[in-house]
Amino acid sequence: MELRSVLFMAGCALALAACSGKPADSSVKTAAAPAPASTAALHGDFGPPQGEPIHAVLGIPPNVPPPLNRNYPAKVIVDLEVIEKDMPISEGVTYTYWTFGGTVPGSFIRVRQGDTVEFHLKNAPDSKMPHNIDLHGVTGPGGGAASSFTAPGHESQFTFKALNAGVFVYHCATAPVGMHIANGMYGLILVEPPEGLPKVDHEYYVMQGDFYTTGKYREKGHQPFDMDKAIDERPTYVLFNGHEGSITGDHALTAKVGETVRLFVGNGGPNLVSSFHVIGEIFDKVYYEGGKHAQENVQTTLIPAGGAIMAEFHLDVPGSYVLVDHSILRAFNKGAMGILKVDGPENKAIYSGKEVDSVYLGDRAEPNLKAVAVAADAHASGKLSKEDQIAAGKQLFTGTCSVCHQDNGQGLPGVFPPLAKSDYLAKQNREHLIGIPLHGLTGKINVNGKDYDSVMPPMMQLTDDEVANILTYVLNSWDNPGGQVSKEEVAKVRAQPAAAPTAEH
Ligand code: HEC
Ligand SMILES: [Cu+2]
Repeated sequence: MELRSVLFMAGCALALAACSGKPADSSVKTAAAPAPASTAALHGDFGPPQGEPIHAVLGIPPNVPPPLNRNYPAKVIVDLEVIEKDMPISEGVTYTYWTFGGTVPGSFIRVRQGDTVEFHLKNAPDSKMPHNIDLHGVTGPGGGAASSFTAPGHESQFTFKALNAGVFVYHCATAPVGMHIANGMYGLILVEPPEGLPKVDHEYYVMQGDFYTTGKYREKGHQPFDMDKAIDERPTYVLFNGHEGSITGDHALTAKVGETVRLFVGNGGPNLVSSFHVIGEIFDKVYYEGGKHAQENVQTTLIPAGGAIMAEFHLDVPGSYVLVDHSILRAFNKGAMGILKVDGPENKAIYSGKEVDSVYLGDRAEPNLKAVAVAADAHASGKLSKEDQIAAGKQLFTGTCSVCHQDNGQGLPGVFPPLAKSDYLAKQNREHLIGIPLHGLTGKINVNGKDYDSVMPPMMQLTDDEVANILTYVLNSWDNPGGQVSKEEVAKVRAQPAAAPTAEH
């Protein structure tokens, strides 16, 4: 008992010293060394809350609430409402999400070590399910789950003291737990150390999650949750911030050359571990596992399901930096991609190369894929026009076909045949033409008087309507003969064995 109280006193002294107005360092690289570890610093009970209760400012992803700049423990009231709602998961695809605060991930919560948190969890009246919350930053059985079970239209309340500093995942823990998490029920809570975090120019909030739909990746329309795929850990989507395009194009994260950035990156799972990487950047510091220690000069960091990290870096060169899960098919074929867009002057001494193009960004090189969603809506309401298909096909062509056939359809002489004014393309029957993207193409062909004997790989990842839109775009571009390909036609050809090409000369 005596030893405990001595340690406790020491903790107060240390905390006060740490908060005695020493200005936060403005540079990540030269941040002051952390205070020496002590039991008090690890277990931050700095006594009863002081001052008036404070209502927590919540961060809507990708934004983080501002630093607290507070040097005493307070009572902090957190109000969070569970909302079940349909939102787009990709262009033209909707999904029924269960959310903390209406977004995936849920609202970002920021408190100070030693704070007493009074948590109010509401469940919206139109919810169909009961929900609760398990915060990994809570010391106590279930992390709050048992105390926060909340039926639709009800509210529950519990209180905890934030004893440990760090960045922690919270999630719903109502049965079936995997389904609640798969539907988007996770977020982050940051418990700032008493002295706060070093000052940076930008803080952003990103969270990875895996999603399981009955349809294929980017299959249009409303897609229900697929429990079998979830149990088998075969996600249809792996996403940052809950939907494709949440942090690309118009929604990209932004910064300027010379600035510092801190990313709070969590992984909601439910199943996958993330190999988080930013293409073209090296993290100056990663607080791995969301804890107290930092590793320096990191390329890729592991984020377990139900875990989080803090990554800090500074920006030397302008351009697009691509956030990915470096389990790379998840990035290029399941959606796990985001962009940090950095503006500012070139620095040729550090990097002389060119900006990343569609090779890395794929169709995400487009500012948005709105035309794809418009075409999907038009198809659903039976009003799909050729123009809708051409517009959608143009966006999808970028990064899919343009990698080889080039944006202008000219191909590369002797390597990739042109699609522009291609006599080969013009004389194919429908089945064979549709079969080219579905089954690929090999063997000797002649296009506009030149021989090609190469291999085009099958693009079986594309959905029927994507193939239909791309081919309609190709047929109506670059002096090709025109025409329209429907999703239904593609489905028919997909079901058949590969058709023979029209006779060659
Ligand atoms: C990895 C490179 C690559 C990609 C990506 C690619 N192709 Fe091809 N494509 C080829 C090659 C190589 C050939 C010639 C194959 C041969 O020699 O038999 C070809 C041939 C063709 C042809 C017939 C020849 C012509 O020029 O008219 C068409 C049509 C075609 N591709 C359409 C597409 C479409 C549509 C896409 C996107 C869905 C696409 N390709 C993606 C490499 C590619
Ligand atoms: Cu839930």
